[in-house]
Amino acid sequence: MGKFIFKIVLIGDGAVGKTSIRRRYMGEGFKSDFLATMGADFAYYKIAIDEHEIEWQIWDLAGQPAFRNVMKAYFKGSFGALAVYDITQPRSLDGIESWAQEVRFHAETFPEIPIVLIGNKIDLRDEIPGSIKTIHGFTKARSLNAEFIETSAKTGENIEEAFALLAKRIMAATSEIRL
Ligand SMILES: Nc1nc2c(ncn2[C@@H]2O[C@H](COP(=O)(O)OP(=O)(O)OP(=O)(O)O)[C@@H](O)[C@H]2O)c(=O)[nH]1
Ligand SMILES: [Mg+2]
Repeated sequence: MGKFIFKIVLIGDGAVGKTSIRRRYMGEGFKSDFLATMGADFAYYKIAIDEHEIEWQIWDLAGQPAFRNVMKAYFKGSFGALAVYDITQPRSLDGIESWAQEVRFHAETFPEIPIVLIGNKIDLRDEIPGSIKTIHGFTKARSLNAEFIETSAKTGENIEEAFALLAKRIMAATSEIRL
């Protein structure tokens, strides 16, 4: 049992569902209209995971390319990242690689910060032909040495599980912290 404060970042291309995932996790429901994040939104959320008390400090970053250059300022000091793509937008999975590289380069905490790769919007899989298959997400996650999970911010499926996965990976990595 322990108390932990984890600064994390939500990364990934625009409109993949980062803000929706964060809102759903924090019990704020789901909105179908799209309001792009401008720069970054900060959120603070306390929750029990297993026997631990976790204080999340969540930087919910803008995915739009116009903000890309300022994003690295938010990466510094992060303990982990949720890297999100939209299963209905194959290009958003291609974009993950550079997000992951940048956040790991600028974090300056662990030698390789924990990342959970999230394939979001699985509620749309049956409706949208050409959606990214689960196996492709797994393959990408393996190449990034990341965990992998598929979610829906709309239905809430696997949202808590995604954060719990990240918490576990960060706790497992704390023995490697650079002092
Ligand atoms: N059907 C469905 N729609 C979703 C889901 N998650 C997000 N959306 C919708 O996708 C759009 C974009 O969601 P946001 O959460 O704002 O995306 P974002 O990644 O924060 O975008 P930026 O802030 O621009 O980087 C919104 O219209 C959401 O309602 C999901 O799981 N299922
Ligand atoms: Mg957003």
